Amino acid sequence: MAKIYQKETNVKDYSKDFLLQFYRTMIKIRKFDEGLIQLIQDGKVSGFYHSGIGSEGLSAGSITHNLREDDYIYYNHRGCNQKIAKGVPLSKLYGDFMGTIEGTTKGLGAGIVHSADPSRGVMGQAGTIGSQLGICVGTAFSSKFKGTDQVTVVYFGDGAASREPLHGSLNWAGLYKLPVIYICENNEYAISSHVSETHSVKEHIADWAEGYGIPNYVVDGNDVVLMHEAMKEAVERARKGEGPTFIEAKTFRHRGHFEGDPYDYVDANVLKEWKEKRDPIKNFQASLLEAGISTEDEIASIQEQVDVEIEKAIKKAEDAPMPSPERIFEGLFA
Ligand SMILES: Cc1ncc(C[n+]2csc(CCOP(=O)(O)OP(=O)(O)O)c2C)c(N)n1
Repeated sequence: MAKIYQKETNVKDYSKDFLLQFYRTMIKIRKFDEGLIQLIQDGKVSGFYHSGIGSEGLSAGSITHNLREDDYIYYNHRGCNQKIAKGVPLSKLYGDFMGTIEGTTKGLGAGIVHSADPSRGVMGQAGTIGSQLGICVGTAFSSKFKGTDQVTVVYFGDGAASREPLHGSLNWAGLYKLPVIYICENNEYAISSHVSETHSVKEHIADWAEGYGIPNYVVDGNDVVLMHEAMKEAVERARKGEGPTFIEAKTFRHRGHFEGDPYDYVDANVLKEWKEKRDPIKNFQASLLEAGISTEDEIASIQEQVDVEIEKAIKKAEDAPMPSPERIFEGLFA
């Protein structure tokens, strides 16, 4: 049975700068998301958007301070959070949604699952959920083969975990002791299906990793410091050649599956509890203030700086032109 990752953490054990980097990343993620929702509501962005609001701690905790630029990540369809934490410029992400040449694909593919930024180790995604679980063993295998200490991190939801690619991936990674870290973002729902209706597990999704001989934990993904600690151990193991780790990070989405989903299948009290008592940003901010690490003014100033950054990023993406028609076959190999 998977272990619940427990460790006494105290914000006073870290430097102020270290902690504020978590805070800034989480604020950036949330404000990016809010900015995008506004663009959707203003009719400037079309197509599906799956908001990551509520799960910022999981991405900041796993990536900030743990991953290097040359480490690989495979994000999921709620994964702007992960791309931002990995350092993809906000204007490029907005550009991908607006379809302008400012985007990572330079206007050739828009939206959440079609951006990639290999120069920052962001290897992309695919339209079918869970398909990144197959691809990730490729980059992990290449690091092992070349003898580098790069790690590959793959993010996927509880719904994606119920698909078969997970098992093929765990088998291969376990067998070859590949430097992959599996992060199952368990927000309890796959569209409107609750995890209890779709998974044949003893208790936790992470229990499956046990059968493949892969160390595994269940962690509170909304506790950014705890997530950081769990991930730190996994990254150290992977860099030393000790193989994969499976982390099931518990979280909850504040919004529906996609923008426009009425989100009426979740008990209103449960949602209220996650928003009010288990919000990763609210709780971290409270602990910074309570421990005297930061002041209200400092917090407000970070938020204002990020607001300016978001405004500039949207303008840059919006001002860029659409791609020219002759580029339509660029990058098409089939
Ligand atoms: C193979 C496949 N089946 C169905 C879909 C449609 N689909 C997109 S997201 C999603 C739910 C995914 O749930 P989960 O993995 O838990 O992630 P969450 O949306 O909760 O973050 C589904 C069924 C798809 N993209 N690919």
